[in-house]
Amino acid sequence: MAKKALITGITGQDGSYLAEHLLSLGYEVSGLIRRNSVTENQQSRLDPIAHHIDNQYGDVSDPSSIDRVIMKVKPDEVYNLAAQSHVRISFEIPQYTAQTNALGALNVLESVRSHSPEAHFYQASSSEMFGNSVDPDNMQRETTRMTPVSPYGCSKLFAYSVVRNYRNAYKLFCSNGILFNHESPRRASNFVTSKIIKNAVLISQGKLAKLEMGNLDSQRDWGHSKDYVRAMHLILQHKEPDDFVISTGETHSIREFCDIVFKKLGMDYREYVVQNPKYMRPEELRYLCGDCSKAKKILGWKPDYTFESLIDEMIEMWLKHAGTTGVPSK
Ligand code: NAP
Ligand code: G4F
Repeated sequence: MAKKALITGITGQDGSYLAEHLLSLGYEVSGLIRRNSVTENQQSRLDPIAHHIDNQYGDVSDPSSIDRVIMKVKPDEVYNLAAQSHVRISFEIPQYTAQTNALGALNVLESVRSHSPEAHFYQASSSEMFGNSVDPDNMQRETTRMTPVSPYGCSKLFAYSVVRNYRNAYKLFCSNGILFNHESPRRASNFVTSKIIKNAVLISQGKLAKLEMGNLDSQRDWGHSKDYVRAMHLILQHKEPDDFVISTGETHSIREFCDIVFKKLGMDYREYVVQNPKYMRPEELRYLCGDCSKAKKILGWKPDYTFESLIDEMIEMWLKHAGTTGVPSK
């Protein structure tokens, strides 16, 4: 019999790739979607697979809706990806962020405990939980101290901790994927990679004069979402629940990212990129570089994409779809 998976956050970047991956493995896939006043674009990332997915209305901040969906779907695996996932915006809406990311995760976990205790549960934890902690070798790994520097990071640390607590207290199969930044052509254009690429394309087409950015000196370890959703699935197939860092082990600054993208489009970023304090954060996570040797050794996971091929795929998409608007995204 086919395994059943329930994905919260199925309409997002990772949720849509994960749904595709699980369908390709023969899973029956259900997704939790929120009611939205505009239905036209809500599920656009799911367009290629829309007819194969069973979508259920619900919201992770509404426990009764989660109970109803879990009882109806009876999933073998639950992937909790739903989140307010933008770090800078979490400074503007901290309580909403905590309701969704921290209590939302607890709500899903409680529902699994009550109605589907045999299900394997995946929590979308984040490298943002490390804050500015780094091991002496300049990397972060599963054992690195977690000292988050944003409401988003704090909310994710709560969810991460409660997953470990429920694993020990109730013997649930619940695991954390501690994922470093991952991007794709489906990345929303208010995250830095998509923002740079989309707007550099608009500049190259003469539709925009300047690109307004925040901190150019922070460094990130960027992978591809398609590679990272494979890791999510592998984490739930492991013989026991555990926590795994998923990363590339390579880091680049935002400035370097601008330089590469503008060069690929035949331009010099220094002529177009300006800084606007509006995009700076009250506290910044300065540096991320993940050591994923545990996942490589135990799960046999490794990324297929390189930094270069990730950027090329994103540029190719934005060259086709940068669209008619010249307004830089948030
Ligand atoms: P995303 O594109 O922002 O997707 C977030 C998803 O959560 C969307 O489907 C959104 O639905 C849904 N959602 C938000 N609030 C909800 C609520 N109250 N109830 C139900 N659904 C809700 O994020 P992503 O990049 O795919 O990331 C997936 C998960 O991994 C998130 O938890 C994120 O925090 C975490 N993560 C991401 C990265 C990364 O670099 N991408 C790294 C580490 C961890 P709508 O479409 O209706 O808004
Ligand atoms: O692309 P970002 O917004 O991603 P950030 O804050 O690292 O968070 C992402 O990765 C986390 C994993 O570590 C996830 F958990 C989280 O959900 C999200 O997917 O910003 C990256 C860097 C930051 O240092 C930011 O200050 O880019 C810098 N930046 C500079 N100018 C900018 C901008 N970021 C954005 N979004 N917009 C700018 O104009």
